[in-house]
Amino acid sequence: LFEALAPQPADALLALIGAFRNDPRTGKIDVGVGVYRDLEGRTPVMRAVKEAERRLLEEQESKGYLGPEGDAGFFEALKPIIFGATDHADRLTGLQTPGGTGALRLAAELIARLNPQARILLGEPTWPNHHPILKAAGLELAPYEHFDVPSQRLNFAQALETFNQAKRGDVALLHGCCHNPVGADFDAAQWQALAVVMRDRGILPLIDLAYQGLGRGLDEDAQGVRIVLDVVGEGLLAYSCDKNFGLYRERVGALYALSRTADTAAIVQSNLLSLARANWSMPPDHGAAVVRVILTDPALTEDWKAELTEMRERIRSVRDLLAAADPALAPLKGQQGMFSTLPLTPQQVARLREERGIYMPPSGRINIAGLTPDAVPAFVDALASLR
Ligand code: PLP
Ligand code: TYF
Repeated sequence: LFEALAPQPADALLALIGAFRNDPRTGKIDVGVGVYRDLEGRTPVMRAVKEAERRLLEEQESKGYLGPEGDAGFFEALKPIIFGATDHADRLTGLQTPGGTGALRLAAELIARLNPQARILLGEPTWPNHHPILKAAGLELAPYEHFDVPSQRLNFAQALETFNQAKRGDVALLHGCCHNPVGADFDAAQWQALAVVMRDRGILPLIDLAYQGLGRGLDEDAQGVRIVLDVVGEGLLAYSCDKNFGLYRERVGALYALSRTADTAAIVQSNLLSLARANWSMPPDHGAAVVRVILTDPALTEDWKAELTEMRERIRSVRDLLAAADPALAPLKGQQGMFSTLPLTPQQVARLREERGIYMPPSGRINIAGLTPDAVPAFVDALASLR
Protein backbone atom coordinates (compact mmCIF):
# COMPACT_ATOMS: atom_id res chain seq x y z
CA LEU A 1 0.00 0.00 0.00
CA PHE A 2 2.85 2.39 0.75
CA GLU A 3 3.75 2.40 -2.99
CA ALA A 4 1.15 5.15 -3.42
CA LEU A 5 3.41 7.63 -1.62
CA ALA A 6 5.57 10.07 -3.60
CA PRO A 7 9.11 10.64 -2.31
CA GLN A 8 9.74 13.95 -0.55
CA PRO A 9 12.86 16.11 -0.71
CA ALA A 10 15.14 16.13 2.34
CA ASP A 11 15.50 19.29 4.44
CA ALA A 12 18.30 21.17 2.64
CA LEU A 13 19.70 22.48 5.94
CA LEU A 14 19.62 19.25 7.90
CA ALA A 15 21.05 17.31 4.93
CA LEU A 16 24.24 19.37 5.26
CA ILE A 17 24.98 17.88 8.70
CA GLY A 18 25.72 14.41 7.28
CA ALA A 19 27.43 15.70 4.13
CA PHE A 20 29.86 17.78 6.18
CA ARG A 21 30.57 14.97 8.61
CA ASN A 22 31.45 12.61 5.74
CA ASP A 23 33.89 15.05 4.09
CA PRO A 24 37.44 13.83 4.97
CA ARG A 25 39.19 17.14 4.10
CA THR A 26 40.96 18.99 6.91
CA GLY A 27 40.21 22.69 6.92
CA LYS A 28 36.62 22.10 5.78
CA ILE A 29 34.19 24.81 6.93
CA ASP A 30 30.59 24.28 8.07
CA VAL A 31 28.46 27.40 7.73
CA GLY A 32 25.31 25.31 7.20
CA VAL A 33 22.76 24.45 9.86
CA GLY A 34 22.04 27.14 12.44
CA VAL A 35 23.72 26.05 15.64
CA TYR A 36 26.14 28.17 17.65
CA ARG A 37 29.77 27.04 17.64
CA ASP A 38 32.59 28.18 19.90
CA LEU A 39 36.21 28.91 18.94
CA GLU A 40 36.91 25.18 18.84
CA GLY A 41 33.97 24.58 16.53
CA ARG A 42 31.94 22.86 19.25
CA THR A 43 28.30 23.41 20.19
CA PRO A 44 28.78 23.20 23.97
CA VAL A 45 26.22 22.53 26.68
CA MET A 46 26.04 25.89 28.46
CA ARG A 47 27.52 26.03 32.01
CA ALA A 48 24.21 26.99 33.65
CA VAL A 49 22.44 24.19 31.76
CA LYS A 50 24.94 21.60 33.05
CA GLU A 51 24.45 22.83 36.61
CA ALA A 52 20.66 22.85 36.29
CA GLU A 53 20.78 19.30 34.91
CA ARG A 54 22.88 18.22 37.90
CA ARG A 55 20.31 19.67 40.27
CA LEU A 56 17.42 18.07 38.40
CA LEU A 57 19.12 14.69 38.51
CA GLU A 58 19.52 14.98 42.27
CA GLU A 59 16.34 16.75 43.23
CA GLN A 60 13.59 15.89 40.75
CA GLU A 61 11.17 13.64 42.58
CA SER A 62 8.67 12.69 39.91
CA LYS A 63 8.27 12.26 36.20
CA GLY A 64 4.49 12.27 36.48
CA TYR A 65 2.48 14.04 33.77
CA LEU A 66 2.24 17.82 33.98
CA GLY A 67 -0.58 18.39 31.49
CA PRO A 68 -0.83 20.04 28.07
CA GLU A 69 0.44 23.41 29.34
CA GLY A 70 3.76 21.84 30.30
CA ASP A 71 5.94 23.39 33.00
CA ALA A 72 4.04 26.42 34.33
CA GLY A 73 7.09 27.63 36.26
CA PHE A 74 9.10 27.69 33.02
CA PHE A 75 6.36 29.62 31.25
CA GLU A 76 6.19 32.22 34.06
CA ALA A 77 9.96 32.55 34.50
CA LEU A 78 10.46 33.42 30.84
CA LYS A 79 7.94 36.27 30.88
CA PRO A 80 10.21 39.01 32.29
CA ILE A 81 13.00 37.98 29.90
CA ILE A 82 10.66 38.43 26.94
CA PHE A 83 8.21 41.13 28.00
CA GLY A 84 10.41 43.11 30.41
CA ALA A 85 8.69 45.21 33.03
CA THR A 86 5.30 45.14 31.30
CA ASP A 87 2.98 42.88 33.22
CA HIS A 88 0.19 41.89 30.86
CA ALA A 89 -1.47 40.14 33.82
CA ASP A 90 -4.29 37.79 32.90
CA ARG A 91 -4.51 39.04 29.31
CA LEU A 92 -1.36 37.03 28.60
CA THR A 93 -1.82 33.26 28.39
CA GLY A 94 -0.16 30.38 26.58
CA LEU A 95 1.78 27.18 27.13
CA GLN A 96 5.05 25.34 26.79
CA THR A 97 5.55 23.78 23.35
CA PRO A 98 7.97 21.33 21.70
CA GLY A 99 10.41 23.99 20.43
CA GLY A 100 9.64 27.16 18.57
CA THR A 101 8.43 24.88 15.79
CA GLY A 102 5.67 23.52 18.01
CA ALA A 103 4.72 27.07 19.00
CA LEU A 104 4.47 28.11 15.35
CA ARG A 105 2.39 25.07 14.47
CA LEU A 106 -0.01 25.68 17.34
CA ALA A 107 -0.27 29.38 16.46
CA ALA A 108 -1.06 28.42 12.86
CA GLU A 109 -3.79 26.03 13.97
CA LEU A 110 -5.28 28.61 16.31
CA ILE A 111 -5.39 31.11 13.44
CA ALA A 112 -6.97 28.53 11.12
CA ARG A 113 -9.64 27.83 13.73
CA LEU A 114 -10.22 31.55 14.29
CA ASN A 115 -10.33 32.63 10.66
CA PRO A 116 -9.76 30.01 7.95
CA GLN A 117 -9.67 32.84 5.37
CA ALA A 118 -6.73 34.57 7.09
CA ARG A 119 -3.76 35.17 4.85
CA ILE A 120 -0.29 35.05 6.38
CA LEU A 121 1.72 38.08 5.28
CA LEU A 122 5.21 36.66 5.09
CA GLY A 123 8.39 38.60 4.27
CA GLU A 124 10.72 36.68 1.96
CA PRO A 125 13.20 35.16 2.14
CA THR A 126 12.28 33.45 5.40
CA TRP A 127 13.14 30.31 7.38
CA PRO A 128 12.22 27.53 4.91
CA ASN A 129 10.15 25.66 7.52
CA HIS A 130 7.71 28.56 7.87
CA HIS A 131 6.01 27.52 4.62
CA PRO A 132 5.25 23.87 5.45
CA ILE A 133 4.28 24.66 9.05
CA LEU A 134 1.72 27.28 7.99
CA LYS A 135 0.44 25.28 5.03
CA ALA A 136 0.01 22.19 7.20
CA ALA A 137 -2.58 24.19 9.14
CA GLY A 138 -4.37 24.99 5.88
CA LEU A 139 -3.40 28.67 5.82
CA GLU A 140 -2.85 30.74 2.70
CA LEU A 141 0.49 32.56 2.42
CA ALA A 142 0.84 36.08 1.03
CA PRO A 143 4.56 36.59 0.43
CA TYR A 144 6.25 39.96 -0.02
CA GLU A 145 9.89 41.02 -0.28
CA HIS A 146 11.52 41.64 3.11
CA PHE A 147 15.07 41.85 1.83
CA ASP A 148 16.88 42.12 -1.49
CA VAL A 149 19.87 39.79 -1.36
CA PRO A 150 22.00 41.30 -4.21
CA SER A 151 21.89 44.81 -2.70
CA GLN A 152 21.70 43.48 0.92
CA ARG A 153 18.87 45.99 1.54
CA LEU A 154 15.90 45.65 3.87
CA ASN A 155 12.75 46.55 1.94
CA PHE A 156 10.79 48.30 4.67
CA ALA A 157 8.61 50.16 2.15
CA GLN A 158 7.37 46.83 0.82
CA ALA A 159 6.39 45.60 4.27
CA LEU A 160 4.54 48.84 4.98
CA GLU A 161 2.72 48.77 1.65
CA THR A 162 1.75 45.11 2.07
CA PHE A 163 0.37 45.80 5.54
CA ASN A 164 -1.50 48.84 4.27
CA GLN A 165 -3.31 46.67 1.72
CA ALA A 166 -4.10 43.78 4.07
CA LYS A 167 -7.59 42.63 4.99
CA ARG A 168 -8.89 42.71 8.52
CA GLY A 169 -8.04 39.34 10.12
CA ASP A 170 -4.88 38.79 8.10
CA VAL A 171 -1.82 37.78 10.10
CA ALA A 172 1.70 39.21 9.87
CA LEU A 173 4.43 36.68 10.64
CA LEU A 174 7.49 38.67 11.73
CA HIS A 175 10.95 37.64 12.92
CA GLY A 176 11.41 39.22 16.36
CA CYS A 177 15.18 39.55 15.95
CA CYS A 178 18.19 38.04 14.17
CA HIS A 179 16.24 37.42 10.98
CA ASN A 180 16.75 33.92 9.59
CA PRO A 181 18.12 33.85 6.84
CA VAL A 182 19.17 37.48 6.20
CA GLY A 183 20.10 39.03 9.56
CA ALA A 184 18.23 42.26 8.71
CA ASP A 185 15.88 43.42 11.47
CA PHE A 186 13.54 46.41 11.70
CA ASP A 187 14.65 49.29 13.91
CA ALA A 188 12.43 50.72 16.66
CA ALA A 189 10.87 53.37 14.41
CA GLN A 190 10.04 50.76 11.76
CA TRP A 191 8.51 48.40 14.34
CA GLN A 192 6.43 51.31 15.63
CA ALA A 193 5.22 52.24 12.12
CA LEU A 194 4.32 48.63 11.28
CA ALA A 195 2.55 48.22 14.62
CA VAL A 196 0.36 51.27 13.98
CA VAL A 197 -0.72 49.87 10.61
CA MET A 198 -1.41 46.46 12.16
CA ARG A 199 -3.56 48.09 14.83
CA ASP A 200 -5.43 50.34 12.38
CA ARG A 201 -6.10 47.63 9.80
CA GLY A 202 -6.89 44.77 12.17
CA ILE A 203 -3.85 42.62 11.34
CA LEU A 204 -2.90 40.05 13.98
CA PRO A 205 0.84 39.96 14.72
CA LEU A 206 2.53 36.56 14.99
CA ILE A 207 6.11 37.09 16.08
CA ASP A 208 8.71 34.35 15.83
CA LEU A 209 11.41 34.99 18.45
CA ALA A 210 13.98 32.20 18.17
CA TYR A 211 17.28 34.02 18.82
CA GLN A 212 16.70 36.42 21.72
CA GLY A 213 20.05 37.55 23.12
CA LEU A 214 22.11 36.54 20.09
CA GLY A 215 21.72 39.88 18.30
CA ARG A 216 22.21 43.02 20.35
CA GLY A 217 21.16 41.88 23.83
CA LEU A 218 18.20 40.30 25.61
CA ASP A 219 16.19 43.52 25.98
CA GLU A 220 17.26 44.98 22.65
CA ASP A 221 16.25 41.80 20.81
CA ALA A 222 12.78 41.90 22.39
CA GLN A 223 12.17 45.50 21.41
CA GLY A 224 10.05 44.61 18.38
CA VAL A 225 7.83 42.24 20.37
CA ARG A 226 7.33 44.80 23.12
CA ILE A 227 6.50 47.66 20.74
CA VAL A 228 4.08 45.59 18.67
CA LEU A 229 2.18 44.13 21.63
CA ASP A 230 2.03 47.53 23.31
CA VAL A 231 0.62 49.28 20.23
CA VAL A 232 -1.60 46.54 18.79
CA GLY A 233 -2.84 45.23 22.14
CA GLU A 234 -3.13 41.61 20.97
CA GLY A 235 -0.93 39.08 19.24
CA LEU A 236 0.91 35.78 19.29
CA LEU A 237 4.53 35.11 20.16
CA ALA A 238 6.25 31.84 19.20
CA TYR A 239 9.36 31.54 21.35
CA SER A 240 12.32 29.18 21.22
CA CYS A 241 14.88 28.58 24.00
CA ASP A 242 16.78 26.17 21.79
CA LYS A 243 19.43 28.65 20.59
CA ASN A 244 19.81 31.04 23.51
CA PHE A 245 20.04 28.18 26.03
CA GLY A 246 21.83 25.83 23.61
CA LEU A 247 19.14 23.18 24.18
CA TYR A 248 18.39 22.40 20.52
CA ARG A 249 17.52 18.69 20.67
CA GLU A 250 15.61 19.06 23.93
CA ARG A 251 12.96 21.02 21.98
CA VAL A 252 12.16 23.90 24.33
CA GLY A 253 9.65 26.55 23.31
CA ALA A 254 6.53 28.41 24.31
CA LEU A 255 3.57 30.10 22.70
CA TYR A 256 2.32 33.32 24.32
CA ALA A 257 -1.01 34.87 23.36
CA LEU A 258 -1.97 38.42 24.34
CA SER A 259 -5.73 39.03 24.22
CA ARG A 260 -7.67 42.28 24.62
CA THR A 261 -9.47 41.16 27.79
CA ALA A 262 -9.00 38.51 30.45
CA ASP A 263 -12.28 36.87 29.38
CA THR A 264 -11.04 36.48 25.81
CA ALA A 265 -7.69 35.27 27.10
CA ALA A 266 -9.40 32.43 28.96
CA ILE A 267 -11.14 31.33 25.75
CA VAL A 268 -7.88 31.56 23.79
CA GLN A 269 -6.19 29.45 26.46
CA SER A 270 -8.85 26.73 26.30
CA ASN A 271 -8.34 26.58 22.53
CA LEU A 272 -4.55 26.35 22.84
CA LEU A 273 -4.86 23.51 25.36
CA SER A 274 -7.26 21.58 23.14
CA LEU A 275 -4.98 22.05 20.09
CA ALA A 276 -1.95 20.87 22.09
CA ARG A 277 -3.86 17.75 23.17
CA ALA A 278 -4.63 16.95 19.54
CA ASN A 279 -0.98 17.37 18.50
CA TRP A 280 1.39 16.13 21.21
CA SER A 281 -0.77 15.94 24.31
CA MET A 282 2.04 17.27 26.48
CA PRO A 283 5.43 18.76 25.62
CA PRO A 284 8.74 17.08 26.56
CA ASP A 285 9.80 18.16 30.03
CA HIS A 286 13.55 18.10 30.51
CA GLY A 287 14.69 21.21 28.62
CA ALA A 288 11.92 23.39 30.01
CA ALA A 289 12.70 22.19 33.54
CA VAL A 290 16.34 23.17 32.95
CA VAL A 291 15.32 26.68 31.85
CA ARG A 292 13.04 27.00 34.91
CA VAL A 293 15.86 25.99 37.27
CA ILE A 294 18.17 28.56 35.67
CA LEU A 295 15.69 31.43 35.61
CA THR A 296 14.50 30.91 39.20
CA ASP A 297 18.07 31.00 40.59
CA PRO A 298 19.71 34.45 40.40
CA ALA A 299 23.28 33.08 40.27
CA LEU A 300 22.47 30.64 37.47
CA THR A 301 20.59 33.36 35.59
CA GLU A 302 23.65 35.63 35.82
CA ASP A 303 25.91 32.88 34.55
CA TRP A 304 23.55 32.09 31.66
CA LYS A 305 23.44 35.76 30.69
CA ALA A 306 27.24 36.01 30.87
CA GLU A 307 27.72 33.00 28.60
CA LEU A 308 25.06 34.27 26.20
CA THR A 309 26.95 37.56 26.04
CA GLU A 310 30.15 35.67 25.18
CA MET A 311 28.31 33.89 22.37
CA ARG A 312 26.80 37.11 21.04
CA GLU A 313 30.16 38.88 21.11
CA ARG A 314 31.87 36.02 19.32
CA ILE A 315 29.32 36.22 16.50
CA ARG A 316 29.74 39.99 16.40
CA SER A 317 33.51 39.73 16.16
CA VAL A 318 33.32 37.35 13.18
CA ARG A 319 30.91 39.76 11.46
CA ASP A 320 33.42 42.57 12.02
CA LEU A 321 36.30 40.45 10.68
CA LEU A 322 34.36 39.51 7.52
CA ALA A 323 33.37 43.11 6.87
CA ALA A 324 36.95 44.30 7.36
CA ALA A 325 38.40 41.58 5.11
CA ASP A 326 36.33 42.27 2.01
CA PRO A 327 34.30 45.37 1.05
CA ALA A 328 31.70 43.09 -0.55
CA LEU A 329 30.99 41.71 2.94
CA ALA A 330 30.67 45.13 4.62
CA PRO A 331 26.84 44.88 4.97
CA LEU A 332 27.25 41.84 7.25
CA LYS A 333 28.53 44.14 9.99
CA GLY A 334 25.18 45.88 10.36
CA GLN A 335 23.20 42.62 10.42
CA GLN A 336 22.14 40.70 13.53
CA GLY A 337 22.48 37.15 14.78
CA MET A 338 23.85 33.98 13.29
CA PHE A 339 22.68 34.36 9.71
CA SER A 340 23.38 36.33 6.58
CA THR A 341 22.61 35.39 3.00
CA LEU A 342 25.27 35.96 0.38
CA PRO A 343 24.32 36.71 -3.24
CA LEU A 344 25.54 33.35 -4.57
CA THR A 345 24.01 31.05 -7.16
CA PRO A 346 23.44 27.36 -6.31
CA GLN A 347 26.27 26.61 -8.78
CA GLN A 348 28.64 28.86 -6.85
CA VAL A 349 27.57 27.23 -3.58
CA ALA A 350 28.34 23.82 -5.13
CA ARG A 351 31.78 25.04 -6.25
CA LEU A 352 32.59 26.25 -2.74
CA ARG A 353 31.76 22.80 -1.43
CA GLU A 354 33.65 20.88 -4.11
CA GLU A 355 36.72 23.09 -4.44
CA ARG A 356 37.09 24.47 -0.92
CA GLY A 357 35.13 22.19 1.44
CA ILE A 358 32.80 25.00 2.46
CA TYR A 359 29.26 23.85 3.29
CA MET A 360 26.18 26.08 3.06
CA PRO A 361 22.65 25.57 1.70
CA PRO A 362 22.04 26.39 -2.00
CA SER A 363 20.38 29.66 -0.94
CA GLY A 364 23.79 31.10 0.02
CA ARG A 365 22.83 31.46 3.67
CA ILE A 366 25.78 31.32 6.05
CA ASN A 367 25.88 30.58 9.76
CA ILE A 368 28.35 33.18 11.03
CA ALA A 369 28.98 31.06 14.14
CA GLY A 370 30.38 28.33 11.88
CA LEU A 371 33.44 30.53 11.30
CA THR A 372 36.31 31.06 13.70
CA PRO A 373 38.67 34.03 13.28
CA ASP A 374 41.28 31.58 11.95
CA ALA A 375 38.93 30.41 9.19
CA VAL A 376 37.94 33.88 8.02
CA PRO A 377 40.85 34.42 5.55
CA ALA A 378 40.24 31.07 3.79
CA PHE A 379 36.52 31.78 3.64
CA VAL A 380 36.97 35.28 2.22
CA ASP A 381 39.53 33.97 -0.28
CA ALA A 382 37.13 31.27 -1.45
CA LEU A 383 34.39 33.84 -2.03
CA ALA A 384 36.80 36.07 -3.95
CA SER A 385 37.75 33.12 -6.18
CA LEU A 386 34.19 33.08 -7.51
CA ARG A 387 34.38 36.66 -8.80
N1 PLP B 1 11.96 30.07 13.91
C1 PLP B 1 13.13 30.32 13.32
C2 PLP B 1 13.29 31.58 12.55
C3 PLP B 1 14.18 29.41 13.42
O1 PLP B 1 15.33 29.66 12.82
C4 PLP B 1 13.99 28.23 14.17
C5 PLP B 1 15.12 27.27 14.25
O2 PLP B 1 15.10 26.12 14.48
C6 PLP B 1 12.75 28.01 14.77
C7 PLP B 1 11.76 28.95 14.62
C8 PLP B 1 12.40 26.77 15.53
O3 PLP B 1 13.10 26.60 16.67
P1 PLP B 1 13.08 25.19 17.43
O4 PLP B 1 14.33 24.49 17.07
O5 PLP B 1 12.99 25.58 18.85
O6 PLP B 1 11.87 24.46 16.96
O1 TYF C 1 17.70 27.57 10.15
C1 TYF C 1 18.39 26.80 10.81
O2 TYF C 1 19.46 26.37 10.42
C2 TYF C 1 17.92 26.43 12.22
C3 TYF C 1 17.93 24.96 12.47
O3 TYF C 1 14.29 21.73 9.67
C4 TYF C 1 16.94 24.15 11.72
O4 TYF C 1 16.69 27.02 12.40
C5 TYF C 1 17.04 23.97 10.36
C6 TYF C 1 16.17 23.16 9.68
C7 TYF C 1 15.17 22.52 10.36
C8 TYF C 1 15.04 22.72 11.72
C9 TYF C 1 15.92 23.53 12.39
